[in-house]
Amino acid sequence: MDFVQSVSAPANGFRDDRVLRGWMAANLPHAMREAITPDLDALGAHAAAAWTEARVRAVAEPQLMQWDAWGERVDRIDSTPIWQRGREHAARYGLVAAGHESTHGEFARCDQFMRVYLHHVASEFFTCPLAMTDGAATALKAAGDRALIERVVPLLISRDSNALWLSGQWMTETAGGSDVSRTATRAERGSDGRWRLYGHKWFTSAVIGEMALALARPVDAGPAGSAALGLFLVETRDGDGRWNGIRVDRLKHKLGTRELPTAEIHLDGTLAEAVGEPAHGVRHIAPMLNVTRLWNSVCALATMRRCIERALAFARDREAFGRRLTEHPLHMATLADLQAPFEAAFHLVFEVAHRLGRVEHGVAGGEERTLLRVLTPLVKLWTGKLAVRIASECCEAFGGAGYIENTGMPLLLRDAQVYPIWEGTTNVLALDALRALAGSGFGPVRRHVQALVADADAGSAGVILAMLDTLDAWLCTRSEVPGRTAETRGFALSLARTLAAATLAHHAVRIGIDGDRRPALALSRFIGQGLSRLPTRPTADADTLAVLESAES
Ligand code: MFK
Repeated sequence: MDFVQSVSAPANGFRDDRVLRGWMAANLPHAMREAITPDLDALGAHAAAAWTEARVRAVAEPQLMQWDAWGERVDRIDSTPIWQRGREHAARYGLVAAGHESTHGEFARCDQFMRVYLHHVASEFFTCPLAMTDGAATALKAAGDRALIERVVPLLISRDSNALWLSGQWMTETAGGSDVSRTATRAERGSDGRWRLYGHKWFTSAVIGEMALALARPVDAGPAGSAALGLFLVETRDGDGRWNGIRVDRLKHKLGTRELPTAEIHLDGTLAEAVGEPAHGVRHIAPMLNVTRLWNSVCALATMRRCIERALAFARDREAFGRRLTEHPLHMATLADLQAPFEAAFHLVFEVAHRLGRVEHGVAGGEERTLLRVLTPLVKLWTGKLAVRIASECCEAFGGAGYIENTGMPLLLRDAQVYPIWEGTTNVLALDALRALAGSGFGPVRRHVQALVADADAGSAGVILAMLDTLDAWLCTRSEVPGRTAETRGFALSLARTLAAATLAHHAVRIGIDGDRRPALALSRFIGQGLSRLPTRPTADADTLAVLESAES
């Protein structure tokens, strides 16, 4: 009989996760840990079982049936089996609700995002509509329309799967993904005083939901651009369950996230309600973007964790050249080089989640709000890129098996590529971080990092603070020195890495007291990889263009 390799199945994702458990021990009140552990344990068990089960069944994708047998346009979307259980899971474990409840006060978002982190991969991206549902609840609360808040928000954060509403976020059009100022969808107000939308939305990931928040341009709104856009709440169905002036043209054929029925739709007289005054739609939708960007970061973390966990399982079980892979130093160094940034990213993401909870529960000061505004795009852009790198490296760590579909590794890699794209690309987010820093200055970031590393080991603190000085200086000279624009992405990645190192350094000290050296070792390794992603030799913008010239230029 030929040799057949076996790879151990994943263990309970909660019990098995040293980083998550270490973070909980260092940061959460004891009573809260006790209260939420049964749910986290159940989610961890489910994640392990779901992974194993998914490896032995055929891949399912949603189907769109546009017409019924008699020629009536129905646009019915049939979800995959996992998606059919998505609402029930979301409601039972409070995947949206936990972030909005007051039980754990400032730690509400931490509670929620630990749940999301454990469940994301098993959910097969049902987390995407949940992210938008959470974002919609957050945006509606921020917009402050009491009637809308009382009618809609309780449905979006319900723990009853029959009552739970899912929301989409309908921004992207053929002319504008990053640049929403090109939104062409029209909003017209009829003689009955009601708004109706007309247009074409190009990426609607939760058309299966009960509602969506959509950007549209009121017809008499004055000049083009984004300031004149309005934000509108659309209920997808009317009282009889028929589409509310919505046609589903097709489902997207995507690189990954294939279980997610991302649709192209036409709006044709879709009844809608204005959220806030029908202008400044970007300002009104911004709280939704910030929340979904944090979901993106948490989901990226979940992918990284599953990739590393699988690569380690394979290393333990696989023998090559007479030894287990775990006994090959180069292989293990390669995996440790992934674990270190993952660990730093984990601490930064949950730091941001905690800050969001503090802001939402009214215990954060003004500087903390400012800091949150800067941290959110940074954590999203860095974790998005990191997830792709880790997924790619972990596929390789399996050798040829990593290229084979039902090991699950290609799926993780394909899906990871959505993180740098979904909710804003790396460059868009780098520019957003710079806009936020232009408003706040570097002071809040500097004071935050200084506080984090105050008790860190001198070597790590020295490197982190030196990097901080470099980034501060970069920011000061940015508008004066040619070529600095091209370095914006490197600046944002460097700042995210510096913040992550400082957060991990703070944790390493606290957990080191109990004798756990592993976070300190991860920190040392992460810093050893270099915090800076700024180019060592700056290039003027004109030279950048010259490099890209074609043969005929
Ligand atoms: C999971 C599976 C997914 C399936 C596949 C999906 C594939 C991808 C599909 C997609 O299309 S994802 C892409 C989604 N698109 C985006 O994420 C938009 C990216 N663009 C941005 O984020 C731009 O920065 C933004 C549209 C927000 C900027 O637009 P503008 O028109 O230049 O607005 P401006 O002037 O910067 O900001 C308008 C207001 O909003 C300002 O406030 P004021 O009116 O009070 O001055 C800003 O301060 C505020 N604002 C903007 N961004 C903010 C914000 N406030 C808080 N936080 C922010 N992040």
